[in-house]
Amino acid sequence: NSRIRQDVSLIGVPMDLGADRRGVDMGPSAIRCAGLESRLEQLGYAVHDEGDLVVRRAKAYSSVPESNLKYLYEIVRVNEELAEAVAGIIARKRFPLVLGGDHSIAIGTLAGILRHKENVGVIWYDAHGDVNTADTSPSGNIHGMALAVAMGYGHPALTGIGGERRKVKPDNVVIVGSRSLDPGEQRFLKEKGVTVYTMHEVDRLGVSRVMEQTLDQVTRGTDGVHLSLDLDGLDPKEAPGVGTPIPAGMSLRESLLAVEILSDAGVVTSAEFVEVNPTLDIRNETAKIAVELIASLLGEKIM
Ligand code: B3U
Ligand code: MN
Ligand code: MN
Repeated sequence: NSRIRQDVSLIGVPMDLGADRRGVDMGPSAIRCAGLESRLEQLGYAVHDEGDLVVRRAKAYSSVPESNLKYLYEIVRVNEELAEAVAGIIARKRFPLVLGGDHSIAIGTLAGILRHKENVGVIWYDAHGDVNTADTSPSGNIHGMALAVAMGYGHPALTGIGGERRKVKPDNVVIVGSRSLDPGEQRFLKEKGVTVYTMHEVDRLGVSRVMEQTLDQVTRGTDGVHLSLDLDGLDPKEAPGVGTPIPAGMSLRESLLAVEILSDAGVVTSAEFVEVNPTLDIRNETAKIAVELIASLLGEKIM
């Protein structure tokens, strides 16, 4: 099988400040409840649960007088901690599996990865682009800025997370499943030359070709591949437990095929699963889907 030859370290980040909406902080708990650890153990992995980081969520942390960035400083603090934790996991030669929380935590995950890798490829599976900056964001929500920050664009408090560090190169990024891109994001993505497979390309080419081409792009000259999977990339009919559901998304079948193709390629070196919001979910279905996708990514096979 295509199991990764590494132990897995799980880390939960009960962050909801980047979405400015409660509930997504319960994501790590819901994914654990859906049986993640035993599923990975059945696959033969030694799983080290590093627990959850602490996210303080007093109203007081919301005031950022000089910008529209909501909860900036607490988000920075948690992401600094996460970067440290992820870098430590990689130093111990384990596979980092980060459970969100809202997508702002990708800033910390990638900052940690970039301590060890010079040229990481990033697959951003999402209905959104998450490449806003303070100037273009319609909401001030930092989860809609995480990918721009990882590439070095945004408020210095955010781009400085992890210290003076390498940035993700636009050439090494592929976005899959987008169907809600703000005007400023469309400009940004064109200007930086980021490869984007919107739902239009997915429907024209099929997931199989999209993922093959994605793999080509993210493995060219890179020293690892990070999968950042936002559950709102999936169609809300199947994955309803997300804060910003956008119709006409990736089906569960397409999403399983996508992660199976990644698994077969054997190139993914870290992953995060974000934006599960149990308060909007139906019987924990979205968390269960997250577990299915993680198991397939890590090598579970139908036969
Ligand atoms: N692009 C919008 C909406 C959004 C981004 N990510 C999510 N929603 N989950 C924004 O606020 O930046
Ligand atoms: Mn996202
Ligand atoms: Mn999204």
